[in-house]
Amino acid sequence: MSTSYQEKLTEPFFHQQRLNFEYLLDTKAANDEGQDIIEGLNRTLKTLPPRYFYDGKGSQLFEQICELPEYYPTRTEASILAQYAPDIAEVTGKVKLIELGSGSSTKTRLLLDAYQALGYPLSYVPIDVSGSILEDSAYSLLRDYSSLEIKGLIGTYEQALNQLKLSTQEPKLVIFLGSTIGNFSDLECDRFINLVTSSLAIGDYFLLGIDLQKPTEILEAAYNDSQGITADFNLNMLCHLNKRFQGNFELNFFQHQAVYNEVDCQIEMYLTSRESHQAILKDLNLLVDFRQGETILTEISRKFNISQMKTYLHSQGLKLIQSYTDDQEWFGLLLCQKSFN
Ligand code: AVI
Repeated sequence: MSTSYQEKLTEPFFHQQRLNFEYLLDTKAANDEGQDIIEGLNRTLKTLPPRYFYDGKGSQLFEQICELPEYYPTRTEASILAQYAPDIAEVTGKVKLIELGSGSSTKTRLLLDAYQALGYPLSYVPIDVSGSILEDSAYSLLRDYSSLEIKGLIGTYEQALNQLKLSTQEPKLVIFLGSTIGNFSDLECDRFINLVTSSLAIGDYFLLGIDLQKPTEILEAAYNDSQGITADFNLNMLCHLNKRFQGNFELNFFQHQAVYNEVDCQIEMYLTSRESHQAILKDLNLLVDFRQGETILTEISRKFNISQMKTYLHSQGLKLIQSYTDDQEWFGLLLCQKSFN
C-alpha cells in the first residue's frame, strides 16, 4: 500500500530511528545516459535494454503482470517461500537480510516472519533503484515488525553490492527473487554473480529464485496474457523513451510479440514494426529506420534447469545447500552458501 507524503511526515519518531536510507548516486551512469539505446538501435538486430521498462507506469504494469492468471512465477515463488521460509531460517540462523531489487518487499515478509518466529532480531537491507517504492515499503514493514531495523540502499546492484562488501561483518543472506536473473545475458549473469560472491564472506548465504523450463504453451501464455497487460508493458517502453529523450515513437506502429526459443530456453519479447517508418530521439541525436516486420528485442527471460544451475553456481564459488520447488516444478528457490574466494 502506498504511503502519502503527509503520512510519512507524521510517522512516529521511533520508526525513523529504525530506518536509514542511503542514496548511491552514479554520475558516470548519468553522463552515459542513453548510450545503450543508441548502441542497441544501431544494431542489425535491434535491441533495447529491459531497464527502460521501469518508469512509474512500467512498474505499475509489472505489478499488474504479477497478479495475472497466466503469469505463474510470482505466486508460485511466494507459495514456495510460504512453505519453506521456516526451513531457510533454520538453515541460515541469524543473518542480516539483504534483498536485491526489493520493490514492494511482499515476498520478503515470509522470510521476516520465519526469522521472527525463531526469536531473532530483524535486520533488513532492501536495495532498489526506485527511492519512492523503497520508502513506501520500508514504512509499511516498520509498522508491522516492531523489532525490525532497515537500512535502505537506493542505487544499482553494482553500487549496493560494492558498498556491502566493505560494510558488514555480520553473517548475511543476500536474496534475489522473481527470476530476474533470467533477464540477464550470459555475460551479465557472470558479472552479477561475481559481484554477489565478492560481497559475501565465506559461509554467507545467497537465495536465488529461478523460473524453470516447462512446456512452450504455458510459457508463451504467461508473456502473451489475454488482458494485454504484458503488451502494454512492452509498448510502454517506447512511451518512456519518448518522454525521457524527446522521442516520437508512434506506439500504433508497433506490436508486442513474445515467443519461446526452445533452443536457448528463453522467452524473447519483441516490439515488431507494423510498417516501414522512421523514429527520432531528439536528445540522443538519433534517427532510426524501421522496415515493415522489423523487430526490437526488448527482453529475454531465460528458463532454467536446477542441476545445470547448480553446476554453474558451484563453478562460481556458491555451493547449493538446498533447492526448493513447487509440486509442478515450475519455479525453484536455490539456497547457496559461499564456499571459496
Ligand atoms: C522481471 N522479470 C523477471 C520478468 C520476467 O518474467 O522475465 C519481466 C516480465 N516481462 C514480461 N513479463 C514479466
